[in-house]
Amino acid sequence: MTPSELLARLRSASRVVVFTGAGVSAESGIPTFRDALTGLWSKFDPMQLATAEAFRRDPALVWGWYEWRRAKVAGAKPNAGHFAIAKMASLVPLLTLITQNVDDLHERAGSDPIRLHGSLFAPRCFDCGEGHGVLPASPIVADEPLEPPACARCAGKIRPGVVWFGEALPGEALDAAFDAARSCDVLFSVGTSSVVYPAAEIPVIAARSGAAVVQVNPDRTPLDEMARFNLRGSAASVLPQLLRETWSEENR
Ligand code: BV8
Ligand code: ZN
Repeated sequence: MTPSELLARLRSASRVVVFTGAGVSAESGIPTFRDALTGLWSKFDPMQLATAEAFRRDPALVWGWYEWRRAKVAGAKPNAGHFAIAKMASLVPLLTLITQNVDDLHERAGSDPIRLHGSLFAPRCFDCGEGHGVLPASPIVADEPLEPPACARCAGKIRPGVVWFGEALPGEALDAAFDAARSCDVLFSVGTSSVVYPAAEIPVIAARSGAAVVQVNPDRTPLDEMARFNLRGSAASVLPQLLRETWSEENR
């Protein structure tokens, strides 16, 4: 049941931010970041694989991991949580979606997110930075090492178009995300463990600027203390129910 105070705040909100992490894609069958390591990857710590240093050391292992993840996303569909976020954008005056995810499920549900950590679908050359569009999806990728393709321009190695640990986030995206957090009435933090910085600052900035922070997560996270509302549950069940209770005809 959505708390009545939250219903009132949402109905009167003019600026809403939705900030998502891997948990919003969990019910589409995409392993979250912490458990993105099944099969071959269970031997590795994602913090070790998602780095430029790992790619330099073993490009086939890292490229294989990302191609396995890309194949999983290509075979998945947006879930009711993605669709509820896209729908909410038509129910409030201004909704800004900020995602840490590198899958394309928000876009496929009709949203246009600010992307903080890049995308599995924007590979580029590790050496000269040349973008390489969306490479044809590799054949069904087993979870095993795969040699990265060579850059057409400089013969360097193609890398995933994601932000690795130790790499800077895209400045424009981060500034836009911080601006939205500073000026919103309500911020939803959906499906993130709230431990990766600087992204994890976003809900904190919103709370400090007077917004009501709503956390949607089956588990506790470091954001629990700061969140005004902790909706314990999965994105695909909590968000559609919240929309029904807040904006359905009889509830307007
Ligand atoms: C930078 C792309 C500087 C790649 C990712 C010590 C202290 C503070 C910071 C640091 C530190 N040491 C190092 C740092 C910096 C570091 C960092 O924050 N480390 C942390 C881990 C301590 N940050 C960086 O390195 C960043 N860069 O600082 O650069 C700099 C500046 C200038 C010039 C040069 C350098 C870069 C960070 C970005 C890394 N890239 N992703 C890839 O995807 O492979 S981060 C990756 O983890 C994800 O993208 C995501 O952003 C992040 C966290 O994952 P979550 O999305 O939260 O997913 P997770 O699995 O953790 O949690 C899922 C949640 O969902 C859980 O809470 C679960 O309960 C919930 N859930 C599950 N099911 C559901 C659900 N919720 C709802 N519904 C469900 N059904
Ligand atoms: Zn190149």
